[in-house]
Amino acid sequence: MPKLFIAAGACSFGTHVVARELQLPIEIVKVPLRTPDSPIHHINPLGRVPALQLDNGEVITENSAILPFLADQTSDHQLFAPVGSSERAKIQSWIGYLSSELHVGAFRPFNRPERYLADSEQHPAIKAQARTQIENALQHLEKQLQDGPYLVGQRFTIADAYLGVFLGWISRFNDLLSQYPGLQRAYTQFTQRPSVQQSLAFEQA
Ligand SMILES: N[C@@H](CCC(=O)N[C@@H](CS)C(=O)NCC(=O)O)C(=O)O
Repeated sequence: MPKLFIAAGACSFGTHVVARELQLPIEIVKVPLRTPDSPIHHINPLGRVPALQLDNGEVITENSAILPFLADQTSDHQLFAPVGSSERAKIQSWIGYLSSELHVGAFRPFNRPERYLADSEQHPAIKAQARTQIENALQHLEKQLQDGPYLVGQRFTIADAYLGVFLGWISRFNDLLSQYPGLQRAYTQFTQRPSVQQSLAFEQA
């Protein structure tokens, strides 16, 4: 059985939710991060989650690859869209935006300023600028979510599963999410999904 390597509360949460949402026959393997003895180092040389190991031993990394790959395991495009459709391109566009602009462009310097400058005296300035980048992204996302809880069309897709990761992180910032009614609504609906509740329970156990 393929194995999906995830870590509690990490950006792998969206892939975890998609695997459960589609009831795919995949073993979810929870690993610790940032410890040299974590099994993830034998799977992904970067030591990062998510990583999907197939039955033949091949490993797929990066949310932007794993999310579509999981969705393509079903034939009915339940969480994605047909090849060549503009809907599919829009879903991929949001995944690209979340992965590059919000995760690596904003959350990473906010959470790990030491990866940008070793001098700890500079870290508050890096975090402050990163916080501005996070809020810029929230404003952009809010515009998209004004008319409904989903990023593309009228249904939950892999882009929304991935967005849920970041809404979860943002929900821990004091009162920030409540300033964005569209995002707040999307997060409320996300957390009500059985797949999300099952994934949370598994990760927190
Ligand atoms: N670009 C990667 C980023 C993956 C990533 O940064 N994962 C974090 C968890 S949110 C991680 O495993 N960090 C451990 C480390 O960097 O040592 C993706 O989207 O899959």
